[in-house]
Amino acid sequence: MSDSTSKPRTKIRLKTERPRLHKVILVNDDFTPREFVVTVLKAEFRMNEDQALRVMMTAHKRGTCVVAVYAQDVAETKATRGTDAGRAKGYPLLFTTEPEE
Ligand code: TYC
Repeated sequence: MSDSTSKPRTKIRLKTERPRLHKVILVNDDFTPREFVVTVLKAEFRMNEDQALRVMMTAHKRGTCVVAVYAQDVAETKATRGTDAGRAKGYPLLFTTEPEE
């Protein structure tokens, strides 16, 4: 017998909620050269020299700096690509992500 009486499994959302944005965070370390951090910020986050310098120096002085906010998948991809760029050169450069409040 066919299962024509089973309940639909998909919930219908009545409100359209926007997906939460996620922050990409640059984490300071003692080994990655400053110019390299700036190069990665420019390449991966479309920043100009000034913006990249400012973000790098903020992380350098305070420990972390929010780089930008994106949809979760974009944030995670960019964080991974930035971290991988450092790893490819043997640097411990780290980008993390977290949901925005
Ligand atoms: N602290 C590093 C240095 O003095 C530079 C640096 C800045 C590294 C920011 C990582 O997220 C970072 N060479």
